[in-house]
Amino acid sequence: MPDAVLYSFRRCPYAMRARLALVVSGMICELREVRLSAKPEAMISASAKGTVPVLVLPTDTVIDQSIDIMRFALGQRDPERWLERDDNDLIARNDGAFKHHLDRYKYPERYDGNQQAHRDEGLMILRDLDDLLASSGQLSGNSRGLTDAAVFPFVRQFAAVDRAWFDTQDLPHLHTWLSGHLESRLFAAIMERAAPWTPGDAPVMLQGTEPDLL
Ligand SMILES: N[C@@H](CCC(=O)N[C@@H](CS)C(=O)NCC(=O)O)C(=O)O
Repeated sequence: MPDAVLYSFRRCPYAMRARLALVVSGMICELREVRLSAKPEAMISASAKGTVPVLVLPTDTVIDQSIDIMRFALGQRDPERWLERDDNDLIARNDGAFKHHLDRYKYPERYDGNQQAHRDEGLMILRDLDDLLASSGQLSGNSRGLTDAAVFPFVRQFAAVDRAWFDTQDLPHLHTWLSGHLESRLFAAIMERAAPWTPGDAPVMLQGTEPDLL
């Protein structure tokens, strides 16, 4: 019996941060990959708001906010002491202003179309992160922590909109930080592909529960 079931979508940055914390915590999780266009009934009956990630515990307790999943998982076991590096203000700015500009930079056709203004606003936030990273290498200290895992999946998305442009930006510490996370074994583990889940499928486990993974 797994410690929990996680409804997830591979490319969703909120689901990525949840998977990162779950794998680091060593929780044994059944991974149910979701198609956002065809969400499973079991997920909707656990959490009617219909966003991923959703974590369901054997007691039927449901945690359906990515940050809460991270804090819960690390509250069970926190071998890298990520909870000591949890900066609520940085995460709130990421999930608020940065996500706002990221969406409008990435999908100008869905919003006001002023793509460059949103790219510039996002870049200002990245400059601030770059300054923070200059002194310590990670966002809340010298080693990776909850803040880094909560934020880098969104910076990854921003970088991918126009990689050539992003690579020419003067953000030396941020570039090093982002590549370090993207090249980590932990990230490779949480980005393993899984077919969309349907009821009755044999359980697929979230990778990374092998002791030598990290
Ligand atoms: N506040 C939520 C946001 C999660 C979220 O918005 N996830 C997106 C995917 S990245 C989603 O499920 N959207 C629903 C949809 O596209 O139908 C959290 O932190 O978990």
